[in-house]
Amino acid sequence: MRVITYGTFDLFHEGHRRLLARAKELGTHLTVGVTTENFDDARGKLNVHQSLMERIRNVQDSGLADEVIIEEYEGQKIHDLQKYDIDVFAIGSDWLGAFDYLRDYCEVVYLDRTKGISSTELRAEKRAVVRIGVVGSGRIANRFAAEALFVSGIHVEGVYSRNPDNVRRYAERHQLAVQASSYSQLLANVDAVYIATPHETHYDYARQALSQGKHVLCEKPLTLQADQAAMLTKHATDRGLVLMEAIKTAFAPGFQRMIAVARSGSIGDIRSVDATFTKLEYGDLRELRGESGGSISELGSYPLLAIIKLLGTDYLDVSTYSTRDSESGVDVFSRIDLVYPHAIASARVGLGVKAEGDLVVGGTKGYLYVPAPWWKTEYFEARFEDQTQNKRYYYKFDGDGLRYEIAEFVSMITSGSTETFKLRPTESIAIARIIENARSRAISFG
Ligand code: C2G
Repeated sequence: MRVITYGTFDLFHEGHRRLLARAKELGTHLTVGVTTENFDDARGKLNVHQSLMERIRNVQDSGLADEVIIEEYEGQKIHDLQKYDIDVFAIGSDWLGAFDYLRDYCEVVYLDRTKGISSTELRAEKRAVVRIGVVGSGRIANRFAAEALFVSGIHVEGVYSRNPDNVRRYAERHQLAVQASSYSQLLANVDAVYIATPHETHYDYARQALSQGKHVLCEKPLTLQADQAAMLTKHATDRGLVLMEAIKTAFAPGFQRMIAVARSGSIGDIRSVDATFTKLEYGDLRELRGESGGSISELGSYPLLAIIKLLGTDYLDVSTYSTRDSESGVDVFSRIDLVYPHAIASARVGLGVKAEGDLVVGGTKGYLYVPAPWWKTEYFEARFEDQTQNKRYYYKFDGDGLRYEIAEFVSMITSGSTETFKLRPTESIAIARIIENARSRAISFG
């Protein structure tokens, strides 16, 4: 029986070794396909550290492969199965269902993924995998675990949430080693945490993690009070730890290029920024309840990110107009206006309201237009009065985009840097300050 399996095999670890060992047991001859840089790029796998040669050597050194081939294009698996006369295709269970289409050619086996990764060696000369724990088990936490599979160098080790049933369900669904019954138990098993809990709980979870020497990736808004964001930043900096606010847009390749194009003067001096983000559906209605609910706290981070990245943090004034839900009293549609010395910006956010979700950056020579959903920036245009000068820009935005922020977080940890230009701590604090101001001083209707 001839068996085949594929993978990137970056920073070769116990999970990879066990996968190969079990694949080999399924037959008498094991072929291992190792992905090329180009193929990983095309399939949206990020943060691969080692070269193709090093990764091939990893597989050879395991002594488990009878033959190593390279995988360089989409659809190659079908060719390989026939070319190498394969009987069994084996792959880890994180891919469950994804390769059922190969059943027309051979047997397809999904092998249980190795849950825990023991090594915590993070020294530059011996890079290892960052073990991360997820705090919270809701929608965004689920998307995080799925997207983390596309980032090399990180392993979701466990989960903690206040409800034990949710912890169990989440850990089973994502095949995690640690189902933590307390937050400290989670912290004891990881190098970093991803905080995806209700906004008002971010500060305490982040603070506790930092004080135990763990890096923190925290959902937006980092905090609802600017002084708390500043305190967390100081804790992280004092300890040499990474504290990153998870505003996914900030890390998307297209968004970064849009900022660079705008700031490089191609549309002249920036005079206006208008950004809108509205959402009709909001899961369990949590967003519409309680102290921390409402469109500003829920969605404000995105348009404010665009404004801050384009115009900076030295605004002169903020004014906010909101309509409120008559039952819950939270803001459901809001406009936050910021005045800068030479520009005016407007952020519009809505829950249960729909408006065109685009971003327009007006300049003295032309403007940039980013169509909805601009926060998943894939495409934008520079437009001028002389239309022959118009230019279109296209970028990749794989999955739902969380992988870009995860990749940035991991690479900061492994490189030992505590600040990224893509979203600086001072910018997160400024966003928290505007959100705090907007929520407390909005002129309200309804
Ligand atoms: N794996 C595992 N346990 C882990 C980590 C990985 O069993 N803790 C398995 C994966 O399920 C996969 C193999 O090890 O079967 C290689 O993993 P990666 O190097 O992450 O490669 P991957 O992105 O899964 O490539 O064509 C490429 C393949 O589709 C899969």
